[in-house]
Amino acid sequence: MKKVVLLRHGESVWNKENRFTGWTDVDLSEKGIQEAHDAGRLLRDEGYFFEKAYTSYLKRAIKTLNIVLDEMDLDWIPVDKTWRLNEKHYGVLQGLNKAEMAAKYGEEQVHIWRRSYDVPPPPLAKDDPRSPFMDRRYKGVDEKDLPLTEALKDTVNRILPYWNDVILPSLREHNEIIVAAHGNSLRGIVKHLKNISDEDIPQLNLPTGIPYVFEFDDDLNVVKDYFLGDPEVIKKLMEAVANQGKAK
Ligand code: DG2
Repeated sequence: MKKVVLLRHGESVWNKENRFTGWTDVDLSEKGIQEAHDAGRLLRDEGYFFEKAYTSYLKRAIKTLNIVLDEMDLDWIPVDKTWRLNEKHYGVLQGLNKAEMAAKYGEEQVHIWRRSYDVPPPPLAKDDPRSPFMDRRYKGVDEKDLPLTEALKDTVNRILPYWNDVILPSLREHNEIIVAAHGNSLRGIVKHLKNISDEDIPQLNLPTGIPYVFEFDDDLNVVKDYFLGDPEVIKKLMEAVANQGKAK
């Protein structure tokens, strides 16, 4: 049985402040560091043994992965980083408070920006200091691929080539893989793996620091998926993520 574990990073400082983050490279909060340790210990205690790891170019995912691997005594395994696993780009919303935006523009508008499959938030200007065009870490990325905003659909379109050409084929070589990434980049992968419709995907909310396991057969078809942890606790955490877009 082959397994891919999807892990949203632990709480970031902007998750804590309820700010749209996207491609902003913010750090983990104290609670987020704790969540990463807890996830690592849980995976270790459940007997996971990752042979390969993938993460984004953003430190909240990278640091979560490092903490998890350290808890598992797997610091040594190969890790590939890619901009393609970055969070959905949140355009001009990056840095703004989700509840304040809901009070200003209405909860429905914020829900569209957060969860609609094909409506992106307004874009950043190319020369905005927050734009990926101004960030040297993306120097190697073809300019036509760099986003100034994204709907989930755009995020899925840039992740899928990497999923299909790199991550999935590596499952032929390795039995267990971990992918540490973000709420929306992982929602995109889950949508693909479970064939979730564009209409149903808005209902999926992924909590921070909770391992989400996908089991594959030898032909690399998904046979089963489940979260690790107490289902009641996980349900509450998912509701809390959904509620981040409500006006206070
Ligand atoms: C959050 C997701 O991304 O926010 O960009 O604000 O997973 O990197 O913390 P993450 C962001 P929502 O789409 O849930 O509002």
